[in-house]
Amino acid sequence: MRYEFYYWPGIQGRGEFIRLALEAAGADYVDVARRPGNRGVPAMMKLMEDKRAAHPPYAPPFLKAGKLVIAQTAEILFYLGPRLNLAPRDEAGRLWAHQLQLTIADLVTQIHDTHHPVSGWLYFEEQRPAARRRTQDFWRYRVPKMLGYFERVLKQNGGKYSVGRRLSYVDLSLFQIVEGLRYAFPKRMKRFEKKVPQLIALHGRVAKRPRIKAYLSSKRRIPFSQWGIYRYFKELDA
Ligand SMILES: N[C@@H](CCC(=O)N[C@@H](CS)C(=O)NCC(=O)O)C(=O)O
Repeated sequence: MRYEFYYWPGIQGRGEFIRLALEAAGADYVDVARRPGNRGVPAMMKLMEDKRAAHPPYAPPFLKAGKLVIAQTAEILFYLGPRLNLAPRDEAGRLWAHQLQLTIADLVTQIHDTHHPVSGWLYFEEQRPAARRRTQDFWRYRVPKMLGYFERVLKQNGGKYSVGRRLSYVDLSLFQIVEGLRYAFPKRMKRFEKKVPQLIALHGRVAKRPRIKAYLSSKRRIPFSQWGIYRYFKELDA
């Protein structure tokens, strides 16, 4: 199966959770909006705006698998997980992985809201005081609670993987959470990391996996920037 993956071409964003799964599994896929030429984004918009589509996606990322079109990051991973050998096969294990992924989705929204707490349409400079307040709250309450939760999940599962006895898409997503927080909040993250040693060790192991290592140093991995979910603002990292 050749998967067609659709996401904004210039950022890692939520699409990166899907790219990491496809890459870790060595799946055959095309990143449609990043194809050479400028036809990728119009092709993506056409699919979203198609009035005859039975199941139109609301927003990227989405995946085309044969005739299926699937949107929502966690839902795409729920579909891909067993097919790419990145999720348990039994129902309880699949639901557990999905539950964790939905919690990661909640965390991702909160990370984004640190720099855009009022509106995604306004510039950061137009919501600076609110961003500072939101970031304080995020690091004081949300990071300890949420990363602490994933630390506990890892520990209870023996430390190596978050779900089952093999790498799963949840581990890949947790890798991306640590990567992104290190980019956006280098100082804060450095101070916090000692509180979540299992999570940091998982990040290190994922980074060393041959396919992930190759992907991270390839052009397919889009660099972090000031446009994605994770953005660096010195004043928020104080
Ligand atoms: N809950 C969805 C959120 C999708 C989403 O917010 N996509 C962003 C890019 S990361 C987008 O293009 N949103 C357009 C919009 O919300 O109008 C998911 O996890 O996939």
